[in-house]
Amino acid sequence: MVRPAFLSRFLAHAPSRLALRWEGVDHTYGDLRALGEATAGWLAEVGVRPGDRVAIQLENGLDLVAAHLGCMALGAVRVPMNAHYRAAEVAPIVEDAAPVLVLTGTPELYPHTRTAPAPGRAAPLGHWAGPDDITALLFTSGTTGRPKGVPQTWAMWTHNLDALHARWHLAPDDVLWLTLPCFHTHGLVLGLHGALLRGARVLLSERFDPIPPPPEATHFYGVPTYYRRWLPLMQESPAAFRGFRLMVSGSDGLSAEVNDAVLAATGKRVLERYGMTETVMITSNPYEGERKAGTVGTPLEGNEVRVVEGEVQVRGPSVFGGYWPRPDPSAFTADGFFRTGDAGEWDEDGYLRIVGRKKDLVIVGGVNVSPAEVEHVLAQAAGVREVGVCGLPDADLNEVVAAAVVLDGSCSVEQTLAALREAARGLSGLKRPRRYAVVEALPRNALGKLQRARIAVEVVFPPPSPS
Ligand code: MCA
Ligand code: AMP
Repeated sequence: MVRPAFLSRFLAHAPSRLALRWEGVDHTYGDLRALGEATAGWLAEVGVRPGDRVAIQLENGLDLVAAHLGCMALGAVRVPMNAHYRAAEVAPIVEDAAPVLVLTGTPELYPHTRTAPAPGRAAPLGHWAGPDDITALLFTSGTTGRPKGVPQTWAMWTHNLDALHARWHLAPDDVLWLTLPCFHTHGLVLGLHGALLRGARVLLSERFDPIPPPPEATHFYGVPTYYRRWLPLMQESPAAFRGFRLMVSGSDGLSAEVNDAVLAATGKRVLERYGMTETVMITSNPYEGERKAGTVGTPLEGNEVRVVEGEVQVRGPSVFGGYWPRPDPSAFTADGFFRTGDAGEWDEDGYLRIVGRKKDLVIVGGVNVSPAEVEHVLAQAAGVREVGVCGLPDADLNEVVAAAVVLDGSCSVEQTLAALREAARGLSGLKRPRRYAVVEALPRNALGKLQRARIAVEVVFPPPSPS
Protein backbone atom coordinates (compact mmCIF):
# COMPACT_ATOMS: atom_id res chain seq x y z
CA MET A 1 0.00 0.00 0.00
CA VAL A 2 1.21 3.52 -0.73
CA ARG A 3 2.47 5.28 2.34
CA PRO A 4 1.23 8.88 2.69
CA ALA A 5 3.97 11.44 1.99
CA PHE A 6 3.47 12.79 5.47
CA LEU A 7 4.44 9.48 7.05
CA SER A 8 7.36 8.82 4.73
CA ARG A 9 8.76 12.19 5.63
CA PHE A 10 8.20 11.68 9.35
CA LEU A 11 9.97 8.31 9.17
CA ALA A 12 12.87 9.78 7.19
CA HIS A 13 14.02 12.06 10.01
CA ALA A 14 17.25 10.78 11.54
CA PRO A 15 16.36 8.58 14.53
CA SER A 16 18.85 10.43 16.73
CA ARG A 17 17.24 13.85 16.17
CA LEU A 18 15.53 15.35 19.17
CA ALA A 19 11.78 15.41 18.56
CA LEU A 20 9.84 16.02 21.74
CA ARG A 21 10.42 17.12 25.31
CA TRP A 22 7.73 16.31 27.82
CA GLU A 23 8.10 16.80 31.57
CA GLY A 24 11.83 17.38 31.23
CA VAL A 25 12.51 14.16 29.29
CA ASP A 26 13.76 14.34 25.69
CA HIS A 27 12.52 11.87 23.09
CA THR A 28 14.18 11.44 19.70
CA TYR A 29 12.48 10.76 16.37
CA GLY A 30 13.59 7.16 16.84
CA ASP A 31 11.86 7.06 20.21
CA LEU A 32 8.64 8.47 18.72
CA ARG A 33 8.76 5.91 15.95
CA ALA A 34 9.09 3.12 18.53
CA LEU A 35 6.27 4.65 20.57
CA GLY A 36 4.06 4.71 17.48
CA GLU A 37 4.90 1.09 16.67
CA ALA A 38 4.23 -0.01 20.22
CA THR A 39 0.94 1.79 20.35
CA ALA A 40 -0.13 0.53 16.92
CA GLY A 41 0.63 -2.99 18.08
CA TRP A 42 -1.44 -2.54 21.18
CA LEU A 43 -4.33 -0.99 19.22
CA ALA A 44 -4.27 -3.91 16.78
CA GLU A 45 -4.23 -6.36 19.64
CA VAL A 46 -7.34 -4.83 21.19
CA GLY A 47 -9.10 -5.13 17.84
CA VAL A 48 -8.62 -1.76 16.13
CA ARG A 49 -8.15 -2.15 12.37
CA PRO A 50 -6.87 0.28 9.73
CA GLY A 51 -9.62 2.73 8.83
CA ASP A 52 -11.39 2.36 12.19
CA ARG A 53 -12.13 5.51 14.12
CA VAL A 54 -10.46 5.99 17.50
CA ALA A 55 -11.49 8.94 19.66
CA ILE A 56 -8.77 10.61 21.70
CA GLN A 57 -9.87 12.75 24.61
CA LEU A 58 -6.62 13.51 26.36
CA GLU A 59 -4.84 16.60 27.61
CA ASN A 60 -1.38 17.41 26.29
CA GLY A 61 1.14 14.76 27.28
CA LEU A 62 3.00 11.65 26.17
CA ASP A 63 -0.19 9.58 26.17
CA LEU A 64 -1.77 11.98 23.70
CA VAL A 65 1.30 11.84 21.46
CA ALA A 66 1.41 8.02 21.71
CA ALA A 67 -2.28 7.77 20.84
CA HIS A 68 -1.82 9.87 17.71
CA LEU A 69 1.36 8.12 16.61
CA GLY A 70 -0.24 4.72 17.16
CA CYS A 71 -3.27 5.62 15.03
CA MET A 72 -0.96 7.07 12.37
CA ALA A 73 1.07 3.87 12.30
CA LEU A 74 -1.95 1.60 12.17
CA GLY A 75 -3.90 3.73 9.69
CA ALA A 76 -6.74 4.37 12.14
CA VAL A 77 -8.68 7.65 11.91
CA ARG A 78 -8.21 9.89 14.94
CA VAL A 79 -11.23 11.68 16.38
CA PRO A 80 -9.70 14.35 18.63
CA MET A 81 -12.05 15.35 21.43
CA ASN A 82 -11.88 18.49 23.55
CA ALA A 83 -10.51 17.36 26.93
CA HIS A 84 -12.77 19.87 28.72
CA TYR A 85 -15.99 18.51 27.27
CA ARG A 86 -18.68 17.14 29.54
CA ALA A 87 -21.03 14.19 28.95
CA ALA A 88 -23.66 16.12 26.99
CA GLU A 89 -20.97 17.63 24.75
CA VAL A 90 -19.24 14.36 23.86
CA ALA A 91 -22.53 12.48 23.27
CA PRO A 92 -23.39 13.88 19.80
CA ILE A 93 -19.79 13.49 18.67
CA VAL A 94 -19.65 9.86 19.77
CA GLU A 95 -22.99 9.26 18.09
CA ASP A 96 -21.78 10.69 14.79
CA ALA A 97 -18.20 9.40 14.85
CA ALA A 98 -19.06 5.97 16.26
CA PRO A 99 -15.48 5.26 17.36
CA VAL A 100 -14.50 1.63 18.00
CA LEU A 101 -12.48 2.83 20.98
CA VAL A 102 -12.05 6.00 23.03
CA LEU A 103 -8.66 6.71 24.57
CA THR A 104 -9.49 8.82 27.58
CA GLY A 105 -8.79 9.51 31.21
CA THR A 106 -12.51 10.08 31.81
CA PRO A 107 -14.26 6.82 30.79
CA GLU A 108 -17.36 7.81 32.80
CA LEU A 109 -18.26 10.21 29.96
CA TYR A 110 -18.68 7.23 27.60
CA PRO A 111 -21.13 4.79 29.17
CA HIS A 112 -21.89 3.00 25.89
CA THR A 113 -18.49 3.04 24.17
CA ARG A 114 -15.37 1.00 24.74
CA THR A 115 -12.67 3.06 26.43
CA ALA A 116 -9.05 2.53 27.40
CA PRO A 117 -6.76 4.70 29.47
CA ALA A 118 -3.44 4.59 27.63
CA PRO A 119 -1.43 2.55 25.13
CA GLY A 120 1.57 0.15 25.52
CA ARG A 121 3.54 -2.88 24.03
CA ALA A 122 5.58 -3.39 20.86
CA ALA A 123 4.75 -4.67 17.36
CA PRO A 124 6.07 -3.80 13.87
CA LEU A 125 4.61 -0.97 11.85
CA GLY A 126 2.49 -2.68 9.25
CA HIS A 127 -0.47 -0.92 7.78
CA TRP A 128 -0.56 2.38 6.02
CA ALA A 129 -3.45 4.37 4.71
CA GLY A 130 -3.37 5.83 1.18
CA PRO A 131 -2.33 9.45 0.65
CA ASP A 132 -5.87 10.77 0.30
CA ASP A 133 -7.28 8.79 3.15
CA ILE A 134 -8.82 10.55 6.06
CA THR A 135 -6.36 10.78 8.91
CA ALA A 136 -8.47 12.70 11.41
CA LEU A 137 -12.11 13.60 11.94
CA LEU A 138 -12.36 16.85 13.86
CA PHE A 139 -15.63 18.16 15.20
CA THR A 140 -16.21 21.88 15.01
CA SER A 141 -18.98 23.86 16.71
CA GLY A 142 -21.84 23.98 14.27
CA THR A 143 -23.84 27.17 14.06
CA THR A 144 -26.96 25.00 14.40
CA GLY A 145 -25.75 23.77 17.78
CA ARG A 146 -24.68 20.26 16.78
CA PRO A 147 -20.95 19.82 16.16
CA LYS A 148 -20.06 19.10 12.55
CA GLY A 149 -17.53 16.44 11.56
CA VAL A 150 -14.68 17.68 9.38
CA PRO A 151 -12.69 14.88 7.73
CA GLN A 152 -9.09 15.97 7.29
CA THR A 153 -6.92 14.05 4.85
CA TRP A 154 -3.16 13.48 4.79
CA ALA A 155 -3.06 15.47 1.57
CA MET A 156 -4.76 18.50 3.15
CA TRP A 157 -2.21 18.51 5.96
CA THR A 158 0.84 18.07 3.76
CA HIS A 159 -0.19 20.74 1.25
CA ASN A 160 -1.06 23.22 3.92
CA LEU A 161 1.89 22.64 6.22
CA ASP A 162 4.34 22.84 3.33
CA ALA A 163 2.84 26.14 2.21
CA LEU A 164 2.86 27.45 5.75
CA HIS A 165 6.41 26.36 6.49
CA ALA A 166 7.64 27.90 3.26
CA ARG A 167 5.93 31.15 4.24
CA TRP A 168 7.31 31.02 7.80
CA HIS A 169 10.75 29.61 6.93
CA LEU A 170 10.27 26.81 9.47
CA ALA A 171 13.38 24.61 9.46
CA PRO A 172 14.38 21.33 11.12
CA ASP A 173 16.57 23.16 13.63
CA ASP A 174 13.63 25.15 14.95
CA VAL A 175 12.22 24.49 18.38
CA LEU A 176 8.50 25.04 18.97
CA TRP A 177 7.22 25.67 22.46
CA LEU A 178 3.77 24.07 22.17
CA THR A 179 1.31 25.09 24.87
CA LEU A 180 -1.87 24.97 22.75
CA PRO A 181 -4.26 22.12 23.51
CA CYS A 182 -3.62 19.38 20.93
CA PHE A 183 -7.26 18.64 20.15
CA HIS A 184 -7.95 21.66 17.91
CA THR A 185 -6.45 22.15 14.43
CA HIS A 186 -4.20 24.90 15.76
CA GLY A 187 -2.31 22.80 18.34
CA LEU A 188 -2.70 19.37 16.75
CA VAL A 189 -2.10 20.07 13.06
CA LEU A 190 -0.01 23.25 12.96
CA GLY A 191 1.80 22.54 16.21
CA LEU A 192 2.39 18.85 16.77
CA HIS A 193 2.11 17.49 13.22
CA GLY A 194 3.73 20.57 11.68
CA ALA A 195 6.86 19.93 13.71
CA LEU A 196 6.82 16.18 13.02
CA LEU A 197 6.58 16.77 9.27
CA ARG A 198 9.42 19.25 9.27
CA GLY A 199 11.71 17.31 11.61
CA ALA A 200 11.66 20.17 14.09
CA ARG A 201 11.55 19.83 17.85
CA VAL A 202 8.60 20.33 20.18
CA LEU A 203 8.78 21.36 23.81
CA LEU A 204 5.32 20.28 24.92
CA SER A 205 3.59 21.86 27.91
CA GLU A 206 0.33 20.93 29.56
CA ARG A 207 -1.16 24.37 28.98
CA PHE A 208 -0.26 28.01 28.43
CA ASP A 209 0.88 30.01 31.42
CA PRO A 210 2.34 33.50 31.02
CA ILE A 211 5.79 32.44 32.20
CA PRO A 212 9.20 32.96 30.56
CA PRO A 213 9.58 30.65 27.54
CA PRO A 214 12.16 27.84 27.62
CA PRO A 215 15.44 29.38 26.44
CA GLU A 216 15.84 26.89 23.55
CA ALA A 217 12.46 27.80 22.04
CA THR A 218 12.63 29.61 18.69
CA HIS A 219 8.92 29.43 17.78
CA PHE A 220 5.61 29.98 19.49
CA TYR A 221 2.03 29.64 18.24
CA GLY A 222 -0.79 31.11 20.29
CA VAL A 223 -4.27 32.55 20.43
CA PRO A 224 -4.65 36.31 21.14
CA THR A 225 -5.38 35.67 24.84
CA TYR A 226 -1.89 34.22 25.29
CA TYR A 227 -0.20 37.40 24.03
CA ARG A 228 -2.45 39.61 26.12
CA ARG A 229 -1.65 37.61 29.25
CA TRP A 230 2.08 37.69 28.40
CA LEU A 231 2.31 41.44 27.90
CA PRO A 232 3.17 42.38 31.50
CA LEU A 233 6.07 39.89 31.51
CA MET A 234 7.20 41.02 28.06
CA GLN A 235 7.30 44.59 29.31
CA GLU A 236 9.08 43.64 32.54
CA SER A 237 11.54 41.06 31.16
CA PRO A 238 11.87 41.48 27.39
CA ALA A 239 15.16 39.53 27.45
CA ALA A 240 13.21 36.35 28.24
CA PHE A 241 11.74 36.53 24.72
CA ARG A 242 15.04 37.10 22.92
CA GLY A 243 15.25 33.47 21.71
CA PHE A 244 12.02 33.62 19.71
CA ARG A 245 12.54 33.86 15.97
CA LEU A 246 8.79 33.78 15.33
CA MET A 247 5.62 34.31 17.35
CA VAL A 248 2.41 33.47 15.51
CA SER A 249 -1.17 34.31 16.45
CA GLY A 250 -4.43 32.91 15.14
CA SER A 251 -7.83 31.34 15.90
CA ASP A 252 -9.25 34.80 16.53
CA GLY A 253 -8.27 38.38 15.72
CA LEU A 254 -5.24 39.80 17.52
CA SER A 255 -5.87 43.48 18.12
CA ALA A 256 -3.37 45.85 16.53
CA GLU A 257 -2.93 47.44 19.98
CA VAL A 258 -1.72 44.17 21.53
CA ASN A 259 0.46 43.40 18.53
CA ASP A 260 1.99 46.90 18.71
CA ALA A 261 2.53 46.53 22.46
CA VAL A 262 4.34 43.19 21.93
CA LEU A 263 6.51 44.86 19.29
CA ALA A 264 7.27 47.79 21.58
CA ALA A 265 8.21 45.45 24.45
CA THR A 266 10.18 42.75 22.62
CA GLY A 267 11.14 44.28 19.27
CA LYS A 268 9.25 41.41 17.54
CA ARG A 269 6.07 41.73 15.53
CA VAL A 270 3.63 38.84 16.02
CA LEU A 271 2.78 37.21 12.68
CA GLU A 272 -0.96 36.73 12.27
CA ARG A 273 -2.53 34.05 10.11
CA TYR A 274 -6.09 32.95 9.49
CA GLY A 275 -7.68 29.54 9.05
CA MET A 276 -10.40 27.09 9.89
CA THR A 277 -10.73 23.43 10.73
CA GLU A 278 -12.43 22.99 7.33
CA THR A 279 -9.62 24.63 5.38
CA VAL A 280 -6.54 24.45 7.59
CA MET A 281 -4.69 27.76 7.02
CA ILE A 282 -6.09 30.17 4.43
CA THR A 283 -3.86 33.26 4.64
CA SER A 284 -0.77 34.36 6.49
CA ASN A 285 1.34 37.44 6.93
CA PRO A 286 4.85 37.06 5.53
CA TYR A 287 7.96 36.16 7.49
CA GLU A 288 9.98 38.50 5.37
CA GLY A 289 8.23 41.63 4.16
CA GLU A 290 5.67 43.64 6.03
CA ARG A 291 3.67 41.95 8.78
CA LYS A 292 0.63 44.17 9.07
CA ALA A 293 -1.04 44.28 12.45
CA GLY A 294 -4.81 43.97 12.18
CA THR A 295 -4.57 41.92 8.96
CA VAL A 296 -4.22 38.18 8.39
CA GLY A 297 -1.94 38.54 5.37
CA THR A 298 -2.22 37.10 1.87
CA PRO A 299 -3.43 33.72 0.53
CA LEU A 300 -1.13 30.76 1.11
CA GLU A 301 0.27 29.11 -2.00
CA GLY A 302 -2.37 26.80 -3.50
CA ASN A 303 -5.33 28.69 -2.03
CA GLU A 304 -7.70 30.77 -4.14
CA VAL A 305 -9.28 33.27 -1.80
CA ARG A 306 -12.01 35.76 -2.71
CA VAL A 307 -14.43 38.04 -0.90
CA VAL A 308 -17.96 37.82 -2.24
CA GLU A 309 -20.63 40.11 -0.83
CA GLY A 310 -18.34 40.63 2.14
CA GLU A 311 -17.80 36.91 2.85
CA VAL A 312 -14.40 35.22 2.62
CA GLN A 313 -14.48 32.16 0.34
CA VAL A 314 -11.66 29.72 -0.35
CA ARG A 315 -10.86 26.89 -2.76
CA GLY A 316 -7.73 24.76 -2.91
CA PRO A 317 -5.98 21.51 -2.01
CA SER A 318 -6.22 22.10 1.75
CA VAL A 319 -9.98 22.61 1.77
CA PHE A 320 -12.01 19.65 3.06
CA GLY A 321 -14.48 17.76 0.88
CA GLY A 322 -17.61 18.19 3.00
CA TYR A 323 -19.04 17.57 6.46
CA TRP A 324 -19.45 14.02 7.71
CA PRO A 325 -21.74 12.22 8.38
CA ARG A 326 -24.18 14.99 7.41
CA PRO A 327 -22.95 16.75 4.25
CA ASP A 328 -24.17 20.33 3.85
CA PRO A 329 -23.93 21.31 0.18
CA SER A 330 -24.75 24.94 1.07
CA ALA A 331 -21.29 25.16 2.69
CA PHE A 332 -19.84 25.43 -0.85
CA THR A 333 -20.62 27.70 -3.79
CA ALA A 334 -21.56 26.23 -7.17
CA ASP A 335 -17.96 26.68 -8.34
CA GLY A 336 -16.52 24.85 -5.36
CA PHE A 337 -15.46 27.63 -2.99
CA PHE A 338 -15.99 27.00 0.72
CA ARG A 339 -18.00 29.72 2.43
CA THR A 340 -16.13 30.59 5.63
CA GLY A 341 -18.91 32.69 7.15
CA ASP A 342 -16.23 35.25 8.04
CA ALA A 343 -16.58 38.84 6.87
CA GLY A 344 -13.46 40.18 5.21
CA GLU A 345 -12.04 42.90 3.02
CA TRP A 346 -8.79 43.36 1.10
CA ASP A 347 -6.54 46.29 1.89
CA GLU A 348 -4.67 48.30 -0.74
CA ASP A 349 -1.73 45.82 -0.70
CA GLY A 350 -3.84 42.67 -1.07
CA TYR A 351 -3.75 41.77 2.63
CA LEU A 352 -6.96 40.34 4.03
CA ARG A 353 -8.64 41.92 7.04
CA ILE A 354 -11.25 39.93 8.98
CA VAL A 355 -13.88 42.50 9.93
CA GLY A 356 -16.57 40.35 11.50
CA ARG A 357 -18.57 37.16 11.22
CA LYS A 358 -21.59 36.44 9.11
CA LYS A 359 -22.19 33.25 11.13
CA ASP A 360 -23.64 32.90 14.61
CA LEU A 361 -20.50 32.02 16.51
CA VAL A 362 -18.79 33.30 19.64
CA ILE A 363 -15.04 32.76 19.98
CA VAL A 364 -13.90 32.63 23.61
CA GLY A 365 -10.14 32.43 24.16
CA GLY A 366 -9.81 30.96 20.65
CA VAL A 367 -12.49 28.34 21.29
CA ASN A 368 -15.60 28.33 19.08
CA VAL A 369 -18.88 28.40 20.93
CA SER A 370 -22.19 27.86 19.19
CA PRO A 371 -24.86 30.16 20.71
CA ALA A 372 -27.55 27.66 19.67
CA GLU A 373 -25.88 24.88 21.69
CA VAL A 374 -25.71 27.09 24.80
CA GLU A 375 -29.32 28.25 24.33
CA HIS A 376 -30.46 24.65 24.08
CA VAL A 377 -28.84 23.78 27.42
CA LEU A 378 -30.02 26.95 29.21
CA ALA A 379 -33.59 26.53 27.97
CA GLN A 380 -33.88 23.47 30.24
CA ALA A 381 -33.55 25.64 33.39
CA ALA A 382 -36.62 26.15 35.53
CA GLY A 383 -38.27 29.55 35.16
CA VAL A 384 -37.05 30.15 31.60
CA ARG A 385 -39.47 30.91 28.77
CA GLU A 386 -36.81 31.59 26.17
CA VAL A 387 -33.17 32.49 26.00
CA GLY A 388 -30.86 34.12 23.47
CA VAL A 389 -27.06 33.90 23.57
CA CYS A 390 -24.49 36.29 22.14
CA GLY A 391 -20.84 37.25 22.53
CA LEU A 392 -19.70 40.33 24.43
CA PRO A 393 -16.24 41.88 24.08
CA ASP A 394 -13.78 40.82 26.77
CA ALA A 395 -10.33 42.23 27.38
CA ASP A 396 -8.82 38.84 28.29
CA LEU A 397 -10.65 36.25 26.15
CA ASN A 398 -11.64 38.55 23.22
CA GLU A 399 -15.26 37.53 23.76
CA VAL A 400 -17.32 35.92 26.49
CA VAL A 401 -20.72 34.28 26.32
CA ALA A 402 -23.75 36.25 27.54
CA ALA A 403 -27.38 35.15 27.83
CA ALA A 404 -30.55 37.23 27.68
CA VAL A 405 -33.43 35.43 29.36
CA VAL A 406 -37.19 35.83 29.25
CA LEU A 407 -38.80 34.44 32.43
CA ASP A 408 -41.93 32.32 32.46
CA GLY A 409 -42.97 33.64 35.89
CA SER A 410 -42.88 30.25 37.64
CA CYS A 411 -39.81 31.13 39.78
CA SER A 412 -38.19 34.23 41.19
CA VAL A 413 -35.42 35.96 39.24
CA GLU A 414 -32.83 34.65 41.75
CA GLN A 415 -34.11 31.08 41.47
CA THR A 416 -34.06 31.26 37.69
CA LEU A 417 -30.52 32.64 37.60
CA ALA A 418 -29.40 29.86 39.97
CA ALA A 419 -31.11 27.28 37.74
CA LEU A 420 -29.42 28.77 34.67
CA ARG A 421 -25.99 28.55 36.30
CA GLU A 422 -26.69 24.97 37.31
CA ALA A 423 -27.79 24.04 33.78
CA ALA A 424 -24.68 25.72 32.36
CA ARG A 425 -22.53 23.35 34.42
CA GLY A 426 -23.38 20.74 31.81
CA LEU A 427 -21.13 22.70 29.43
CA SER A 428 -17.35 23.08 29.43
CA GLY A 429 -16.10 26.26 31.09
CA LEU A 430 -15.63 28.60 28.14
CA LYS A 431 -19.17 27.97 26.88
CA ARG A 432 -20.77 28.99 30.17
CA PRO A 433 -22.27 32.51 30.15
CA ARG A 434 -20.33 35.04 32.19
CA ARG A 435 -23.20 37.55 31.98
CA TYR A 436 -26.96 37.14 32.29
CA ALA A 437 -29.70 39.71 31.73
CA VAL A 438 -33.42 39.33 32.27
CA VAL A 439 -35.40 40.87 29.40
CA GLU A 440 -39.05 41.28 28.47
CA ALA A 441 -38.57 39.91 24.94
CA LEU A 442 -35.76 38.78 22.63
CA PRO A 443 -35.00 40.73 19.45
CA ARG A 444 -36.49 38.93 16.46
CA ASN A 445 -36.97 39.82 12.82
CA ALA A 446 -40.33 39.99 11.04
CA LEU A 447 -40.23 36.22 10.50
CA GLY A 448 -39.65 35.60 14.20
CA LYS A 449 -35.99 34.60 13.78
CA LEU A 450 -33.80 35.36 16.77
CA GLN A 451 -31.33 38.17 16.04
CA ARG A 452 -28.37 37.44 18.26
CA ALA A 453 -26.21 40.32 17.06
CA ARG A 454 -28.90 42.70 18.31
CA ILE A 455 -28.82 41.13 21.78
CA ALA A 456 -25.20 42.24 22.19
CA VAL A 457 -26.07 45.79 21.15
CA GLU A 458 -29.50 46.33 22.68
CA VAL A 459 -29.46 44.45 25.98
CA VAL A 460 -27.85 46.04 29.02
CA PHE A 461 -26.01 43.27 30.84
CA PRO A 462 -25.15 43.65 34.53
CA PRO A 463 -21.41 43.39 35.32
CA PRO A 464 -19.72 39.96 35.06
CA SER A 465 -20.54 37.30 37.62
CA PRO A 466 -18.64 34.07 38.34
CA SER A 467 -19.35 31.25 35.86
C1 MCA B 1 -10.43 25.75 29.12
N1 MCA B 1 -11.74 25.45 29.22
C2 MCA B 1 -12.19 25.05 28.03
C3 MCA B 1 -11.08 25.07 27.16
N2 MCA B 1 -10.01 25.52 27.87
N3 MCA B 1 -13.43 24.68 27.61
C4 MCA B 1 -13.56 24.31 26.32
N4 MCA B 1 -12.52 24.30 25.45
C5 MCA B 1 -11.28 24.66 25.83
N5 MCA B 1 -10.28 24.63 24.95
C6 MCA B 1 -12.58 25.51 30.42
C7 MCA B 1 -11.96 24.78 31.59
O1 MCA B 1 -12.36 23.44 31.62
C8 MCA B 1 -12.51 25.53 32.77
O2 MCA B 1 -13.79 25.03 33.12
C9 MCA B 1 -12.68 26.95 32.25
O3 MCA B 1 -12.69 26.87 30.81
C10 MCA B 1 -11.54 27.84 32.66
O4 MCA B 1 -10.34 27.10 32.44
P1 MCA B 1 -8.92 27.77 32.58
O5 MCA B 1 -7.87 26.80 32.20
O6 MCA B 1 -8.81 28.52 33.87
O7 MCA B 1 -9.12 28.83 31.47
P2 MCA B 1 -8.19 29.86 31.01
O8 MCA B 1 -6.85 29.89 31.68
O9 MCA B 1 -8.93 31.15 31.02
O10 MCA B 1 -7.95 29.29 29.53
C11 MCA B 1 -8.35 29.91 28.47
C12 MCA B 1 -7.31 29.69 27.38
C13 MCA B 1 -7.52 28.28 26.83
C14 MCA B 1 -5.90 29.81 27.93
C15 MCA B 1 -7.54 30.77 26.35
O11 MCA B 1 -8.87 28.04 26.55
C16 MCA B 1 -6.73 28.00 25.60
O12 MCA B 1 -5.58 27.56 25.64
N6 MCA B 1 -7.33 28.28 24.43
C17 MCA B 1 -6.75 27.96 23.13
C18 MCA B 1 -7.80 27.29 22.32
C19 MCA B 1 -7.29 26.85 20.97
O13 MCA B 1 -6.30 26.16 20.83
N7 MCA B 1 -8.04 27.26 19.93
C20 MCA B 1 -7.76 26.88 18.56
C21 MCA B 1 -9.08 26.49 17.88
P3 MCA B 1 -14.17 24.67 34.64
O14 MCA B 1 -14.47 26.02 35.22
O15 MCA B 1 -15.33 23.78 34.51
O16 MCA B 1 -12.96 24.03 35.23
S1 MCA B 1 -9.34 27.32 16.38
C22 MCA B 1 -8.48 26.50 15.24
O17 MCA B 1 -7.88 25.48 15.47
C23 MCA B 1 -8.46 27.20 13.90
C24 MCA B 1 -8.11 26.25 12.80
C25 MCA B 1 -7.39 28.29 13.93
O18 MCA B 1 -7.49 29.25 13.16
O19 MCA B 1 -6.45 28.15 14.75
P1 AMP C 1 -12.39 26.72 13.97
O1 AMP C 1 -13.76 26.42 13.49
O2 AMP C 1 -12.15 26.34 15.38
O3 AMP C 1 -11.44 26.16 13.03
O4 AMP C 1 -12.27 28.29 13.94
C1 AMP C 1 -12.22 28.99 12.74
C2 AMP C 1 -12.68 30.39 12.91
O5 AMP C 1 -11.77 31.10 13.75
C3 AMP C 1 -12.67 31.17 11.62
O6 AMP C 1 -13.83 30.94 10.83
C4 AMP C 1 -12.59 32.60 12.11
O7 AMP C 1 -13.87 33.07 12.50
C5 AMP C 1 -11.72 32.45 13.35
N1 AMP C 1 -10.31 32.85 13.09
C6 AMP C 1 -9.25 32.04 12.90
N2 AMP C 1 -8.12 32.78 12.74
C7 AMP C 1 -8.49 34.08 12.83
C8 AMP C 1 -7.82 35.32 12.75
N3 AMP C 1 -6.49 35.40 12.60
N4 AMP C 1 -8.54 36.46 12.86
C9 AMP C 1 -9.88 36.42 13.04
N5 AMP C 1 -10.58 35.28 13.14
C10 AMP C 1 -9.90 34.12 13.03
